[in-house]
Amino acid sequence: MGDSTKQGLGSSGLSRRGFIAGTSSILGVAALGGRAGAAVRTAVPATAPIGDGARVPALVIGTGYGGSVAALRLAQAGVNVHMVEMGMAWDTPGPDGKIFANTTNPDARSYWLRTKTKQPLSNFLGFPIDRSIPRHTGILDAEEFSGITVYQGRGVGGGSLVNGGMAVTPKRENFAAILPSVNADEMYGTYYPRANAALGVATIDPAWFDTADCYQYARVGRKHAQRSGFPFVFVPTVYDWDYMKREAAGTVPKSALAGEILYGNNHGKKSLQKTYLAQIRATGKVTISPLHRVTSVSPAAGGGYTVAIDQLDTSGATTATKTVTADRVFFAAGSVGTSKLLVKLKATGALPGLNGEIGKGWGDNGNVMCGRANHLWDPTGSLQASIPTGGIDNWAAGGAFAEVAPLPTGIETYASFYLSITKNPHRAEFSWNAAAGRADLNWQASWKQPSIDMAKTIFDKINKKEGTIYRTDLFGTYKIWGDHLTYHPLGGAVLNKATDNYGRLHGHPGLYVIDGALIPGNTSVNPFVSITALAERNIEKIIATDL
Ligand code: FAE
Repeated sequence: MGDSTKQGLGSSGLSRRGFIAGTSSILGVAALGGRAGAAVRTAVPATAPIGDGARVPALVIGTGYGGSVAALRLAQAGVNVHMVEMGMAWDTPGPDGKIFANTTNPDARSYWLRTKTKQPLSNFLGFPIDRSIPRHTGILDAEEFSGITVYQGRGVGGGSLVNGGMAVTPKRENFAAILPSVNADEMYGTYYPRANAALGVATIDPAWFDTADCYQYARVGRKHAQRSGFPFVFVPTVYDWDYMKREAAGTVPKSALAGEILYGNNHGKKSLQKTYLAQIRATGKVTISPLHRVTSVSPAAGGGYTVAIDQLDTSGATTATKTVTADRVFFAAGSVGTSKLLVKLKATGALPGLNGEIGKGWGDNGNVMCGRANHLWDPTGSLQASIPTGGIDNWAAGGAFAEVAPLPTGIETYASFYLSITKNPHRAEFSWNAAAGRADLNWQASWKQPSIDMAKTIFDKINKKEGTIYRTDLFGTYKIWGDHLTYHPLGGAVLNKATDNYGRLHGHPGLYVIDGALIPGNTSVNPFVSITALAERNIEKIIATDL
């Protein structure tokens, strides 16, 4: 698979790369790794708070994958774009010289408006590991709905700031089940290659994998998978593998090898800040308002849309309320953010033309976590790279793909840890709760059971073969399954249902959905490459026909 950097992103100069099949994702755990060095300011596009009363040709809500694709391609087509992002810019080092906090030492930067951390692995050896932190507009939002906690990135770069960088193109045979109305030939011939190139996707050098101390945990995972007859596949990522080799050699500041991940990577990971957003900056046609949250969109008297925006300070308080007008509005606030906005705007009559599919088709991508306790002769290593590189594929036979994830505690744990993506059939719906003034999601905790059953098709067999047991100390006391969360929210404004086949919202010309809300609940793999590729497909059509 290709190497990491150098992706031409000019509108006509996209390198066409072979699509990458495989699978996986990331974990989340407190680490005790080494110290990262000083970070440099990143080159995100110009940030300037939008003025009250401004008029813009195109307004993009959110700066994650969908929003970045839309803004870049619109700018390259000559359109001035304003991006509105509720999170911070993440372009300036803190007092410790680093932009992002380490997982070992969560601080104010780590969580979105919480006074206590909410780590995905809440316990270790049965003991709770969450701790008090100052309330701040930090980078990771653990948003709680009934029955599920949905983790999301907050800031310029969206989920790319906090995710594990697993960059996976679904197998083509699974694609029709995901998005049946989309031409797979076009996706696999043009848009997946375009997305992979622009994101800088690359796979680990297998020879290095076989020898690197920091991937002993993954080699143990491979050995156990293969001894039970399961295929182990390498997973492409957006980590700069040359950089990781230099981390291992001790010649550069450590990031993946210092356990950096959930609260941002100071080095090595090619977040959107280093890819799409850097390209956006080069166009000079895009401005971003960080710490601005869109609260309403409604038809404007003279055409276009009136967009209401709250400006926030870093305590989360509203310091100004602005009203701007946009000819076109792109909803790219993520599956949850876009769905919450749209159900409110439909229910309150702000956008009366939206159809009955708004808020529907939401799923958790079948996420479920677990750990296994290995024998003393199977150590997984005290140094573990925070970027997963491979997984166990039992999708066709058992409905599960299990990423072999790190547990970078800095000590030998003899534990193998996994995040499984499963074929969970349950779909939830967002609805507007007028009395409470918020959007609710009707997910039920028991809906994770099919995911557990599918994950067990892999791990029961491995445990039997290896004579091992599940860990019961990572998600509580005597609790095997991490079944309370998702990293991969998808759906809520599904393509070809709430929108037309290119993301145009029904009933309101000039309004578009261009993020994970379009994908109906599951991608069979980690979602961001699919979100990016679908956005590339849709924005190309929208620019060609609507502008
Ligand atoms: P997203 O990236 O979430 O961007 C939405 C943006 O909109 C955010 O920056 C929000 O702050 C902002 N926003 C929301 N509401 C508003 C509003 N009202 N006004 C203004 N701004 C707003 O959306 N995926 C993978 O493929 N591989 C992985 O390894 C992986 N690991 C993950 C690990 C973690 C811990 C998490 C949380 C996610 C992971 N994901 C992974 C999921 C991936 O990051 C996610 O699918 C994408 O980021 C979703 O992209 P969107 O463009 O839909």
